[in-house]
Amino acid sequence: MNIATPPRTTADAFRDDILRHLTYEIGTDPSHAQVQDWRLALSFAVRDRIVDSWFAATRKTYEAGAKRVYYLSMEFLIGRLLEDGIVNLRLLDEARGALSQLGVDFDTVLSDEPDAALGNGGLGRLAACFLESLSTLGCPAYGYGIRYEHGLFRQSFEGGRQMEAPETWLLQRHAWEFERPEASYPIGFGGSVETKGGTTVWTPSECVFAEAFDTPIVGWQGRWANTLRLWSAKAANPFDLSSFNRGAFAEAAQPEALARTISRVLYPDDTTEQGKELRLKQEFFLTAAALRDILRRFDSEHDDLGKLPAKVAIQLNDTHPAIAGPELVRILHDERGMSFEDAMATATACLSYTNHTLLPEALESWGEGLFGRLLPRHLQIVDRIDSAHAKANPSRSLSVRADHQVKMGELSFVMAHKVNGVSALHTGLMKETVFEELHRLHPDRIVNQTNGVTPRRWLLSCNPRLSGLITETIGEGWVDDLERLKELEPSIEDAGWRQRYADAKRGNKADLAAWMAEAHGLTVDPDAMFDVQIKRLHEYKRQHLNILEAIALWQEIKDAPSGNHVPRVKIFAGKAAPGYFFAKDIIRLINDVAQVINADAATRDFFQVVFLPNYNVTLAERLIPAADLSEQISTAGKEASGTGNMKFALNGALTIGTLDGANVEIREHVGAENFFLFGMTADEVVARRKVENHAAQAIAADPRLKRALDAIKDGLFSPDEPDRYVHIVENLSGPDYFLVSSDFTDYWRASREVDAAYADAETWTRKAALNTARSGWFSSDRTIRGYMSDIWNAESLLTG
Ligand code: OX2
Ligand code: PLP
Repeated sequence: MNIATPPRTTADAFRDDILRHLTYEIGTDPSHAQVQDWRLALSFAVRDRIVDSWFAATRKTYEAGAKRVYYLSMEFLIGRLLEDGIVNLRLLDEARGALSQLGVDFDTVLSDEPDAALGNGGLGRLAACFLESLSTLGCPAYGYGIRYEHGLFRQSFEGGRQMEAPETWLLQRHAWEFERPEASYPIGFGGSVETKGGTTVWTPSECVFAEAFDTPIVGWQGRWANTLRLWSAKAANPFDLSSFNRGAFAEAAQPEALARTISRVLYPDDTTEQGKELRLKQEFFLTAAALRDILRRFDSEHDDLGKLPAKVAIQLNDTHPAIAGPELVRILHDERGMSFEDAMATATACLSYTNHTLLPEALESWGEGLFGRLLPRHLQIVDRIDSAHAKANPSRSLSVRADHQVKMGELSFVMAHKVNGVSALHTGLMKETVFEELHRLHPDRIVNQTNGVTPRRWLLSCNPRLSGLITETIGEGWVDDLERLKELEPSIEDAGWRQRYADAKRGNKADLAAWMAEAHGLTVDPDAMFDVQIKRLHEYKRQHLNILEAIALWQEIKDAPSGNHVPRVKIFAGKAAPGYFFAKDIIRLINDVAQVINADAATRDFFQVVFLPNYNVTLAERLIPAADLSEQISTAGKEASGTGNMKFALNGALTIGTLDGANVEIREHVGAENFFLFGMTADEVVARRKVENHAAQAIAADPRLKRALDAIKDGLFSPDEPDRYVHIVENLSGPDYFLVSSDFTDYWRASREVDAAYADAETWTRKAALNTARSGWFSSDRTIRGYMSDIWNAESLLTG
């Protein structure tokens, strides 16, 4: 069953392929080719080398009659694919050599690729890491998503304020996809439901086509490739000729424009769902197209629908594709004639659901008016599912339908055979809070699968200095067996080796400093501690706690400028949802504070604050290898897992963090002595909220906190508009739901411990290296193996 590693290529063969693509595919003479042309030609040459193993994987899956995994997700934050492909195919030297023969700069070509931002943050990036691990492990799988014309908005700052511009990744040809006009399905909305002769028929009033675009996702060493299939919306009746002939040109183009709206933009909101019709349409569009495709593939191999659960595992990435439950029941029952009970049991055996957040505002629900108008038959089926569940569980008090809403979390739970959380803490909290009653009724359903990250992108490719040292020390087996990083531990005792580890970090920091100077005109000292908080802006992630500490630190240094201060650069990056005004004000505050602090000649040598615009995968790949300190400071109980935290630890940044999400497990793995812990636990957070005036008490007890808040309130950072941030100060002094004030004092203490540790370079490097050596468990290969055995019952088709 082994699929051989594809044959190695040579730089000469590669060069010829690039020239062939440039000439015959792109139609450009090499003497006139621009960077973009070279990039496309190189991408096609790389893609050619993926296609063979892609086809072989598909053939092998059919031959073996194997079970396939289908990962349904509204988001895939895949980022750039060229370097990833080259690294996984192990063609780095050949590709570099070929381009150099052609007189073209390799790095310039790589950085010309747009960053495919078809996701908001952690949830979408996790889906991308999973696809890569599924291919590395040789598990037959498809990712199903939407081919948004515009991904997550492009962020810039004007006067410190976040500006949003549409993201245009498809402006140039997307090198990696294959259009599949033959794989196209009609998707209906609205209309009416009739029951005739015992069968129920839904006749939609509106129809769009979902057309497939396939991107192969290649695993390590090119031994296997799976498919990311993204759906694009097309009008069923694209052009109204009679309007055109009347001269009504805009009207004639309307059907096409309306249909395309469905795949036009990614909703730019990380957690809260906009209760918009378009969002529900997007969710149904993705899900219905995916199910049609899954059943077409199943029907081509099997004629007994009873086998569906043995051949098909469907993972719902959060509740966004939760309509898969009722839609699969509808197809099996209404269209295929299965009894309702069997249809429900079959669907449940195929489906499983991952919960990614407990934030109440993120638990999706739809008004029954909207739901019933768009999906009238599905509303009936939801009610039948609900009554069947109630009948089987007479003691239950909740239901999928309540307060004239359809609750997608409950629906997903009821229609899944397994429900998983994304870290041990989060899974425990799921059992105690949102799904408390459902867990009691179905005690075996909830399982944990702690998140992971792919080591190919997040160490091998993004940090060549460190990965080179690792491979030199322990060989390259770690790349697909990350726990082998443990074998580094004996070397960490060697001072010479530690120096090489420190040199790798220093080199990455120097590169980042040079890039910041060139791209943003910033001057930072690579010997200062790089203290990094990069993630979506959210009150629960507490970027405002970090900036308060920055203000207090600056004030302290100002008080004693000749003191013995540890030089630090605080680096922020992250986008706020366009409608989340408080988060946008935090961005502006950080930028305002940065301006004042960076202009202060008395403190500049010790402390700087930088907010880099437009956080995306590519920027993460630049920042994480250069970080000394990783800020993971969410209010305990609120960050389901985090995945950025794992990437930092793997790349040798030490964490300052709360006992939240996967921080808990990171600390267990790397050792408490190599992690800077602070703050209240999830239980203490709940208790603290009940204390009257908790924020005021915390402020009264800590003069540093009071002074920092006063500086903001007095307009020190916004002299042109002194009241600009009064509402933030009032929030942190009053309700302070996320307990910024109550956690400040302990955060300050831990930050000073960080300073002391950083001042001792030997000790710091040892701790950093131990973080790398002990982070192997956080590979997404481990996570995917867990899903395969505990949830999907799926097998790898790679051996040896
Ligand atoms: C995120 C969670 O906030 C984050 O904690 C987690 O690491 C990530 O998902 C992957 O599991 N939208 N984004 C998330 O949840 C939702 C909903
Ligand atoms: N956004 C991007 C571009 C990322 O690369 C990551 C993770 O590395 C995230 C968001 C998630 O970050 P966090 O886990 O810190 O929320």
